[in-house]
Amino acid sequence: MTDTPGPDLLLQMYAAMLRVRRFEERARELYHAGRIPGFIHLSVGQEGVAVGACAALRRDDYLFSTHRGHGHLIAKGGSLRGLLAELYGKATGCCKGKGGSMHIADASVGYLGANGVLTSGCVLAPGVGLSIQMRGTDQVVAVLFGDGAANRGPFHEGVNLSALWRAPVVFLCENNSWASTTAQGLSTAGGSIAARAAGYGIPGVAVDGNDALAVYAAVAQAVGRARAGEGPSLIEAKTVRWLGHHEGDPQAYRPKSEVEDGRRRDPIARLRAHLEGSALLDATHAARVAEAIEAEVEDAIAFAESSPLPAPEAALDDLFVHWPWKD
Ligand SMILES: Cc1ncc(C[n+]2csc(CCOP(=O)(O)OP(=O)(O)O)c2C)c(N)n1
Repeated sequence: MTDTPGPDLLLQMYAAMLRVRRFEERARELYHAGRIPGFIHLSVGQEGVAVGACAALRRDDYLFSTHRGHGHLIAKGGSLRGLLAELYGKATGCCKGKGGSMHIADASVGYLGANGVLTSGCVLAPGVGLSIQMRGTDQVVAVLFGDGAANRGPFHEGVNLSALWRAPVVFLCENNSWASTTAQGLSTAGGSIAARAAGYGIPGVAVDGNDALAVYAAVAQAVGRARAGEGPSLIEAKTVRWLGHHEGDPQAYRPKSEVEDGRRRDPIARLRAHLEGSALLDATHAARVAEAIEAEVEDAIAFAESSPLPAPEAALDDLFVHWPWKD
């Protein structure tokens, strides 16, 4: 795998970022219209990380996500229908309506799950890495986590064990510089999360997460290393969360100028400028892509709206594993 995507992949990445953006914007509207229960954490502004990373992964590679995971699933190839129906709590959701926004998983695309418990993926990933080693495949497992999550113990446990085992894990910190209402400067010693890699003897690199191509290059390199049996890497992708921590958060703790500055570094506009500069996209083509994505999102909404809720008698289905050695 090279560190630069070819023309087809570049166009797919552009479409994927737009798909994430429009999905999240419409989910926000639907949430305020009372169509989606519970909490949702949106990733508008952070699309460059999800899409840059997943473009460097294969469909059969694995991904652990966070509580802010809709974009990660879309970038990994998950269906908008299954995702939105899941947010609605409908029986047609990819977890039959029992996961909701923070506990979605979709094994068909290697998406091993969003998680409401911060940093969980960091300690689950070494186990998946071990399973890959034992099965002798060349898959990798990538794990996304926030800057806040990087200050919890499981981050260190997971990186340590993965490094020790030379497990095929890519640790990818999606650093939007806020952990809910706490600024990174008030919570993070040492300043650099990437620099923590040195303590475990693995490569660590910081990239501009608003530049999907920079994320792609860093992840492609880490994936190459992992596939070659050289072990894990740590990447810190710096990005900007445009909206509140969760939908409905008025962001009173944060200067407005920060979000305005973030909007000027829009990852979608950035990739679009690159595509236009390379004569891979023009206004007509871009309008066609936008129109197709609009139709996909509206189709997912119609699907979720018209789907049934799970039947009460299905409440306990799929909750327990029946061990093969027992009836
Ligand atoms: C173990 C644990 N502690 C606290 C929380 C509450 N909580 C949810 S999101 C969040 C902030 C997370 O910040 P970060 O990891 O930077 O991710 P971001 O929200 O910025 O994407 C906190 C403290 C939680 N879900 N799990």
